[in-house]
Amino acid sequence: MSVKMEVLKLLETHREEDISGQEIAECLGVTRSAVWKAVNALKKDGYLVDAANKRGYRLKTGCDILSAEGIYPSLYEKYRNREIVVCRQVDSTNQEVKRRALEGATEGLAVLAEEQTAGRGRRGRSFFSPSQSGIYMSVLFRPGEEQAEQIVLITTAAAVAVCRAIRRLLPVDPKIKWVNDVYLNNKKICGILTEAISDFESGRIDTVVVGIGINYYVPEQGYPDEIKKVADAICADGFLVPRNRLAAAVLNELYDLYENLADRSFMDDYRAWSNVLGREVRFTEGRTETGEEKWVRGKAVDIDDNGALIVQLSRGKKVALRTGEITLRLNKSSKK
Ligand code: BT5
Repeated sequence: MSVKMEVLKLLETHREEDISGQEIAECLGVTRSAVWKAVNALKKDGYLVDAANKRGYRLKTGCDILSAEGIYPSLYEKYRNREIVVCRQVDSTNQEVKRRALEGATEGLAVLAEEQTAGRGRRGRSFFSPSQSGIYMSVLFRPGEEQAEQIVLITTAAAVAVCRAIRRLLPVDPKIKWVNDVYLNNKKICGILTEAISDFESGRIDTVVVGIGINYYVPEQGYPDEIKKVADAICADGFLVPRNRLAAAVLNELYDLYENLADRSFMDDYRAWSNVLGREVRFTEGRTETGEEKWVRGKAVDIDDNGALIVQLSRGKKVALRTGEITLRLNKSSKK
């Protein structure tokens, strides 16, 4: 690692304290002038480094740039051997992870980006991913035979991981809209896209990419008209904690949940934080012969341990809606 990146790692690790040039130099085994040069190079990269009070260097409170050096110190020790890659700009972090997976990347690889030029949602939809506003990240899993049975639950688990991480770090109360969206104050702040590749011979899913897009700050130019009414950001009023910390917290939670997917206890959090349960919903059951969308109404009464939404239809019959099969709309009249 270059001296610049070593210095960044130290500054990120000790965000709340000053560290003197001497201390950094001794810690890294380099000269003070090498430290000074590294700090200047970081400033050129946009880092706000406070060095005014002669006690040493520290990152200014609002300095918030995504980096692997900023994420590693907040990862649990057991996960610090995972490969974390941060790109300034990429088409889609899911695509980048898939490319790296084909080249043999190992389980746990996480790719993050400051900006996506072709961020993707489900079924060909796009995910607005402007620079310096969000956390766009994708994680690679390589489920073995045993985990392959549970892997369908990974999107559900990822929504719980995002909510747990946000709750741990920030004074807000996110909710989950079945199946893959996280909401705050009735607006979408996060979407999740899971993609799987199966082995042709065995038909078994052996590669899974979990993509998580979090709106952290409101983008400078605001949201485009199409999503203005539905989208918001976690820190709508400005800086709270650096994005690196939230990204690490989401990774810690997601890695933990992945290792224990068979233990469905996380479903209790999923149900507790659901903003759908108990509400009137309508969902599409495909199209009629004339090509119109066929809507069915009911009440969301449960989410089972396999992540299926149980909807009671008007005549009392219950149906289980499974991931990826339907589009769900909350009836306006039933909004809390
Ligand atoms: C999702 O799809 O919400 C999944 C989004 C996953 C994004 C992550 S970012 C990292 C990784 N790399 C990728 O390329 N993707 C993943 P869906 O449920 O289909 O919702 C898409 C719909 O959400 C769009 O049609 C818009 O209506 C709305 N939308 C788009 N961008 C948004 C944003 N930034 N915030 C809130 N809503 C948005």
